Amino acid sequence: FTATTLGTARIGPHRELKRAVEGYWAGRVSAAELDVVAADLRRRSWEELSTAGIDSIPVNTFSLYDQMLDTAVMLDALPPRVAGIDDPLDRYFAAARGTAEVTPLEMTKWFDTNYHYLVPEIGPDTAFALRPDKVLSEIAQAHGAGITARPVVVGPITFLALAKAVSDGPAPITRIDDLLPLYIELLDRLVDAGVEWVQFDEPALVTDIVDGLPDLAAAVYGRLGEVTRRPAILVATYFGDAGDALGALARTGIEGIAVDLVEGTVESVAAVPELSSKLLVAGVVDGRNVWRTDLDRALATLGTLLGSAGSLAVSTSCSTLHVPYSLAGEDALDANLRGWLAFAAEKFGEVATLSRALRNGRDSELEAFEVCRSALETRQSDPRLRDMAVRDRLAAITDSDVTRGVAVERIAEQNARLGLPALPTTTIGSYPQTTAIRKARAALRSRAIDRAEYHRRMRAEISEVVALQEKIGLDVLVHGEPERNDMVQYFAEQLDGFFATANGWVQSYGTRCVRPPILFGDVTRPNPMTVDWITYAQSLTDKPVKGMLTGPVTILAWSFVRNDQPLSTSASQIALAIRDETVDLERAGVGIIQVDEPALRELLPLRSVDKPAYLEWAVRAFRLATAGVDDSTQVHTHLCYSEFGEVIGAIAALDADVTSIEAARSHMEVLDDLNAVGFANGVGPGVYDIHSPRVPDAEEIEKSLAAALDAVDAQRLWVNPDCGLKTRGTDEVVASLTNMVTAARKVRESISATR
Ligand code: THG
Ligand code: ZN
Repeated sequence: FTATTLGTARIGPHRELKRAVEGYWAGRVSAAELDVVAADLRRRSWEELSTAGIDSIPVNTFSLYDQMLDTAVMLDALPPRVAGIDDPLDRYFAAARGTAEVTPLEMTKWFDTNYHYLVPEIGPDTAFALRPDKVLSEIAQAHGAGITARPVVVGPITFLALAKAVSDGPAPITRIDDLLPLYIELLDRLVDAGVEWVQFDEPALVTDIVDGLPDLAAAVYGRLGEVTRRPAILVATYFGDAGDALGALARTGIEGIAVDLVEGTVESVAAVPELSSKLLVAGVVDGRNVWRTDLDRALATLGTLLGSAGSLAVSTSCSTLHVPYSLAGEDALDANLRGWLAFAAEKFGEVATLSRALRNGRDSELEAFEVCRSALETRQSDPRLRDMAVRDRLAAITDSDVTRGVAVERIAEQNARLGLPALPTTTIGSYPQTTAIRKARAALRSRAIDRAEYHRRMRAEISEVVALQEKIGLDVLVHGEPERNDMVQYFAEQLDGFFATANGWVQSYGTRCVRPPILFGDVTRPNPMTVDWITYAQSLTDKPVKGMLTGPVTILAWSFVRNDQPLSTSASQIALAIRDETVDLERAGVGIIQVDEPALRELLPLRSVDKPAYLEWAVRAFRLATAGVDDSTQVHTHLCYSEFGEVIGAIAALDADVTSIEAARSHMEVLDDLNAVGFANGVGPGVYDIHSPRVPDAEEIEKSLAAALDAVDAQRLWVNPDCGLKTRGTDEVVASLTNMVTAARKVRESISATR
């Protein structure tokens, strides 16, 4: 074949699958109706690819929830706790989201994308067996529709490398030899089904998450390559260079290898002479960012590869799962901007164009190349991409701009200013997004109410949340963030250099989607973004109200980013905008400002060698955002998720005065870890888990605080839940926070009694 994509999105161009699956969960949609929606989405997707000129169509990249979960089902490797659920569909969803009786699989990020997969649990007793029903039925559907289907299956190495050991059992990858017979059986079944090519996804090969990946690749694909009755095998690597694993794969008997030439390099391919007998699937069209491909450059890249490969097919660099469906309907974009972009539908067109140009010459596709060239010219010359004021300001930044006074002296000044009790109680920032809030937002969008009315309603929400916190007896209050739907979207909408899409939905996990803003130009802050809301909240109370901002790394991590400058430059520009906001808040009398970086760990590079450089610029961006205020202004930060391991040193280096972190589920171990890297500032280890509807009682929180006091001095300890409260119900929040305040007061008394 000559033109393909490694996979496609499945949530539906208008999130049809989300609606159907959530309808099934709610009992409004039957299993049969869900099936119809799913089959229809697959068919439409294949037809779209086919019409665009794609000649090998990936199937089985569809999923009702997640492809790793699908693979666990295919290998009969769901955890025993769901085995009692008879209905396969209900068992599947139970593994995905839990039920009243069973906890779901854990969820974590799919490499360095914003997609989250379900983590299979593999123990020494997991009895693998092949259950290929899903993949076979999708192949049958495709063949029935006259489609040349290339089934896509997560490969055995990636499946195990991303799985989790059961309790303290051996690493799942030690089970690799038990999986191979199943994959061999699968190959046999695929021949029966009339399949010519199968794709095994092995993105783990571009990482070093397990040792000896090149040797594993050689062994696993050496073995699969020797199977006589099988379709041709394509191993797909993506999200980076496969390094030594590429040569290892090329020396096996498999027929094709897909390489990512957006995140990876042509040099890595040229270094492997054995590719000269393989089909090289060249990922020159970026599958995970939104920019139009430079067709001339891509064609030149393809040209240099002609000599290295046996044959060449053009592809997206990875599945287009990670980008929106189509630019159709994005009518609010200005014409220039629109011309710079390619969502999934446009990318399929680019792949086909490149493939034809490669075979028939560039002149056969002259018009497409001309349109591309002129669009890219408008991008290069657009003044919004180069704001000299921002660039000059950044060039003049010195170490003193990212350094605050000595921490202990800052704290002394802040204590004198704020007059807080020991073990101050607070919350992370958001309060429940009530129906009234959602209604107001919808009414504003449909123009049923104007901005002024919307503001009145948000102020009413703020005043309720402030009153509620005073009643509960919290020490440091927040305004509750009713005006923010998604915090990154909220800030991106107010910063120049970003724009929002109308329908640019991307699956985040399961049925949940995000609409990431697109960072296209230099970033500036035309107006203060939060000052009115915070000062209004402060006007209602004598207690301090925290200013609430999102940090530069998180804004970047949850946006589509520029591909024409280093991430670190974009981070610094956003940092300057946040810095200006902190200074405005301070000037307005706000004494505590929280700058959240929940995504600090998310942008961590896949290879260990690249990690220190990332952490250095990420930390510097946070410090640039926060070091503009006086030492008497207290800077807080919040980080989500408890697996800090590799970033613990960076958390300390942020040098926030107070850091709140998720710890309820990790039993405060994180405090010892922070001590070990010399962190000595304030810390608020979450004392209860907001991800569960359970209301913790006061004794339980007291115990949690006592455990925390074993690791840190009372002077450093803050008392807070482990994350924002926006997804919880108000009753639950009131009950939990009341118990939290009771517990803090008790522990406070016991300390002064013993001191
Ligand atoms: N914002 C953005 N990206 C994120 C997160 C975020 N990526 C990582 C993490 N948080 C993902 N978590 C979620 C949690 C909930 C939802 C999506 C991602 C969610 N989405 C709504 C849905 O699909 O129904 C749509 C929300 C909307 O209307 O905007 O519930 O916090 N940018
Ligand atoms: Zn959080």
